[in-house]
Amino acid sequence: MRMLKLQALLLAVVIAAFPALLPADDHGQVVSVAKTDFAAAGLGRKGLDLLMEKHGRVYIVASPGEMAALAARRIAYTVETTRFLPTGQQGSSAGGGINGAYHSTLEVETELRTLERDHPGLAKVTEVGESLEKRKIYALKISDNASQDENEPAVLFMGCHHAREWISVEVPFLFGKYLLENYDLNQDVRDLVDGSEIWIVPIVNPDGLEYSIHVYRYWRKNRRANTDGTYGVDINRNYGYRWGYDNAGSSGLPGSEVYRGTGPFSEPETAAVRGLFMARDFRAMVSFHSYSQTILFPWGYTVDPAPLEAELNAVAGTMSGLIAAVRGTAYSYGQASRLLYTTNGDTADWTHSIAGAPSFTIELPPVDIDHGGFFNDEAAIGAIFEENLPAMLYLARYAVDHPLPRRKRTPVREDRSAASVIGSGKIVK
Ligand code: 0X9
Ligand code: CA
Ligand code: ZN
Repeated sequence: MRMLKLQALLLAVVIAAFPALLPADDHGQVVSVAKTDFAAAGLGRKGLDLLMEKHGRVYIVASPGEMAALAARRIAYTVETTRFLPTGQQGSSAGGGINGAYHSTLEVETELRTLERDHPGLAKVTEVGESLEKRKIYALKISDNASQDENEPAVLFMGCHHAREWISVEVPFLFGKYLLENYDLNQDVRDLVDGSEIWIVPIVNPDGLEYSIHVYRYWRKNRRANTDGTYGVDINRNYGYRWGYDNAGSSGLPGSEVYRGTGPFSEPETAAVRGLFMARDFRAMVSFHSYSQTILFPWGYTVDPAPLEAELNAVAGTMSGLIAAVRGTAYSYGQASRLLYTTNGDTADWTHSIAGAPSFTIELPPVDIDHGGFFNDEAAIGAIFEENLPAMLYLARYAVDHPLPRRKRTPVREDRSAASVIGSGKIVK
């Protein structure tokens, strides 16, 4: 159903009410809906960009079209965007630039090259792929004799699958910097680095990140121009294990914030990660996201437990304990589908499907939207990294000490069967 007029009218109302908030595009707003209305209208979670539930209200990032659909169904909603303005990110600030102390794609590239220059032999910057808009996707490899292929056990830490989750760039980047700067000072760091390869990909989705910095802060997906005029594939729904398994864990609708794309690894960003992961002996993976302070492990696509559930749970529990020990921050942990919601085509399910590699999605602070949602004050970046550091070191050590249960390095399965369900499920809008 087309609702262009209503959409335009609604947008006009929103603009009139919040002129300072007007996004550069016809993007949405954070809106809340009473949970009872939400449920009664059968909105579920499908296709909507659900932020959280709190005090009987459901918060979503609603596009103008979605707001129009709510209005058409006479579902009252409140525009809440003003409550979630970024802190420390307007105008110039300590770190310079409109993103303050956070790193843009270019800023990360510059810093990685500086690390490589300052730590020759230990740090090697490689291009693992190129985004749709032809930005390089960089990996920093940290190892003794980093530019040689010694085929040591490898661990992968990634950030920024989702554009607006800026803190997820900083934590893996700072981890790489920490390892390099402490190699000469700390025997444990030296032992770890000498006996492994630590791979850091701080920005998997550079196009999305730039769009979030320069155009629309709430952008989530990559910048794929879809055939229906919408933009973006959720690259955390585009990996190849049980891709498109159902329409609850991802969407076949291009305009959805959880659009899975046209096929497994259809996006260059996920293909880049696949290429890297398959080329080395990766024994563990962390993909940082935000927000909610949770450590999630596979499976995400089903509530059935993964075969290695007990081990995943134990490792996640240890990481949670290590994080809490730093300054008391509580990160809950559990199976992704149970603790949060089901997803299909996510990163951790795919990397775990490769020989059982322990794989985690860590949702960084804050704990909920009332504590800032996607916006962590830049002054908090250092503390968020520091509380995660012992858990990252522990996982890297663990990975080195535990060869994978199955040595097989080929994907267990890249599931294309679900292609047939695209568009066949229930649709929210
Ligand atoms: O939905 C996601 O991709 C992740 N959450 S986020 O708010 N950062 O977008 C969670 C993925 C973890 N997997 C599952 N929950 N199944
Ligand atoms: Ca080495
Ligand atoms: Zn995310």
